[in-house]
Amino acid sequence: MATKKQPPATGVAPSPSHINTNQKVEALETFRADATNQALTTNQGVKIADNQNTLRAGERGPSLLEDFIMREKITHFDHERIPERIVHARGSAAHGVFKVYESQAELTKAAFLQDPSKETPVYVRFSTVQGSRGSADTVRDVRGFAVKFYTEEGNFDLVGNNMPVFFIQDAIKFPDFVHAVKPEPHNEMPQGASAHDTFWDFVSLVPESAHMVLWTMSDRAIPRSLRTMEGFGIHTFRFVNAQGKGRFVKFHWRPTIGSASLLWDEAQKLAGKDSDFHRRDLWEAIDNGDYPEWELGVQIVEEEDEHKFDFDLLDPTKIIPEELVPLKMIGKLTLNRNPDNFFAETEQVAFCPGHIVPGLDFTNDPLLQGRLFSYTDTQISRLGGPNFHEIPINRPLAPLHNGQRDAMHRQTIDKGQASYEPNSIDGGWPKETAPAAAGGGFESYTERVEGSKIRVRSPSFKDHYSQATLFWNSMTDPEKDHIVGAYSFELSKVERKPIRERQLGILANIDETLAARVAENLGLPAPKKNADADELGKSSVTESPALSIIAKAKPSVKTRKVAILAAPGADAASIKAAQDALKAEGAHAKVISPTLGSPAQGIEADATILGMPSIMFDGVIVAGGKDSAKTLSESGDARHFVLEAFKHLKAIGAIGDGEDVLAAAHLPSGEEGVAVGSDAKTVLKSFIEAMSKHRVWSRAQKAESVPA
Ligand code: HDD
Repeated sequence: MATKKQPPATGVAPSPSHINTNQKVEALETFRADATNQALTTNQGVKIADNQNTLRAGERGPSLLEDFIMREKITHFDHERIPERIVHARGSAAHGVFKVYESQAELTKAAFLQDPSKETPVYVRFSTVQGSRGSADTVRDVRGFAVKFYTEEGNFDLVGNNMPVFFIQDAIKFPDFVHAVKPEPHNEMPQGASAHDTFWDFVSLVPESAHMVLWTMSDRAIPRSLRTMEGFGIHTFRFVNAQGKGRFVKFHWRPTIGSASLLWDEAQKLAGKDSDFHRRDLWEAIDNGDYPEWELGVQIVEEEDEHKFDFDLLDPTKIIPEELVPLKMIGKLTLNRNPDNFFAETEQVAFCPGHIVPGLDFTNDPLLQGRLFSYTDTQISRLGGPNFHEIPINRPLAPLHNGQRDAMHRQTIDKGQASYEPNSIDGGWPKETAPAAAGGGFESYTERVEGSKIRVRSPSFKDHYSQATLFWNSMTDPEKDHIVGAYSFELSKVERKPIRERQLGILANIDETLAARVAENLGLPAPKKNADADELGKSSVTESPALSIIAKAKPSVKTRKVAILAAPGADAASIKAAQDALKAEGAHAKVISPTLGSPAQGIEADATILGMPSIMFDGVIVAGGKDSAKTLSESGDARHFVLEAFKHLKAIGAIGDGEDVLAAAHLPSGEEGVAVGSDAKTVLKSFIEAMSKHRVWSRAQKAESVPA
């Protein structure tokens, strides 16, 4: 009889004290297949001599069932698709690392937040919510911002969005909300868009959505890039330190290059001209070594302060204004590696808000509580059973041992006879780790709970409008204009007038001017605030500049993209000068020409005017050179290129004869953010300064007269 392991006197084997990125790379290495120099084989490892022809009876005869090679190949192909995510189906992801700035031991005992010399590997997936897997990137929508930390104590998933609040307060309403926003059931239209009757029907009947809908009608819903988005954990979570003291915490991600958004006209056009716009941008940035970075910020609330706010910390439709609780930056996330295989990594990654580690805990936010159930459940149908944690991208780096056995697609070959606990047959292993001193296991935070078993919404969740008003009041003028434009666009697509009218009523409760401006565009009377509505509430903070993207923008051109427009006969010196000046500032230039080929000595065009229109760039420079300027001036596409950049409030530069192209396009002259002249250096300096502000907002009114 085989000898059995004897249990050691006390405790359990410790977790590895330090996990780093290399370990995640190595862990994935076991599963990575590189076919270089390898023969083509079947799934059974049999080499395939002919991959062109099915086995058949005679040259022109029928195919034979016997052909196991053809049958295996076609069978596998027939089953290639798995169900797409019910929401957040369209996504892009990357590997990276997280590092804490200094020990957060006072706040939390989470091991990955203790040591600034440690790197914790992460996998981050960004997504849109409504559209299907093949839908366009730049639609108006919330963006998912899901981070999987492979910590030494197990995986922690922070499954957030790029907006700090949510549409509903209770998870039981999630299927209703999703059914309303998704394409309508009778005709499966529209794709990846909220501009339709069922969405506005639902949100106009559910005033708790007012705050979040306002965020989705703002510039936040059309980010310039995934790299320029903020991220939020949304719910109030709990930090717990080694002494067992708990504190409330809200998580924020802030991009180090600052936030920026598209304009609606750009977003719509990009959806057609490059439906992978965000995915491509993320991929190329990582490929270029422009590693996207976010700081992790926390807002901490002491337990005794739980009830000192004019909103409930458990209500996911509320923010904690930074004026009340400032953000403390505690670490940095850097994305530095593109995945090797979209399906194996990005499609199969399985996030769950219930994946937490010691030092963190949940609160009773009813939306969060429901999420704790939904995600694991959805993975079971999406990934084919309860063993999805064994898929390489989902495996924790921390060792895992338990009595869970079998089920579809089991990979682990568990040794031993006892798959139960306690046992004496396998020496009692694996063992639980309580008390904490014995091994640092997860222990739920002790929270006193009492009450009757009831289905009710707490009265402290009643105020549905005051923070929406705070958001509206915190916007700059261009941002307010965009919000008015977005509501007007969306509601104009709603076929049923009573739905439009009902939504205007909600807008009036947020702000009467907002309602009046949208009402005018819809040809409807402007409603008044319902002063008796008991959902009105009052916010102690009336303005929060941190909510505006424009108000807190940091001037920079780093990683921005510039088109240098040039046709044959262009002045090579002006192109080189532009390329060098932009490179020195960390921006990227592409030479865009009517055709591929060489527009100037030693210069190759990177793309054509039609292949990469100006909507794909942050600024446009027209190169010098008489012949080039003549060709571009005579080209409708080239004139449209600069006019469109003007309309989209972008910085424009023209060196020497390049100015003729602006004149041919009838660009208003002497405009802010349009730099012209024969001295390339001077033009480039003003161009870069204008582009560092991202857009020339002062031009907005004039740009309206330029055709789209
Ligand atoms: Fe959710 C996916 C974010 C509420 C149920 N959700 C999903 C993803 C993100 C979020 C980022 C994609 C993860 C990935 O990249 O794979 N969801 C949120 C946020 C919410 C939220 C920030 C509110 C604060 N979600 C929410 C509720 C429920 C769900 C209330 C159900 C009761 N969410 C799901 C899901 C998904 C999902 C159906 C679809 C695919 C998946 O989980 O893995 O279970």
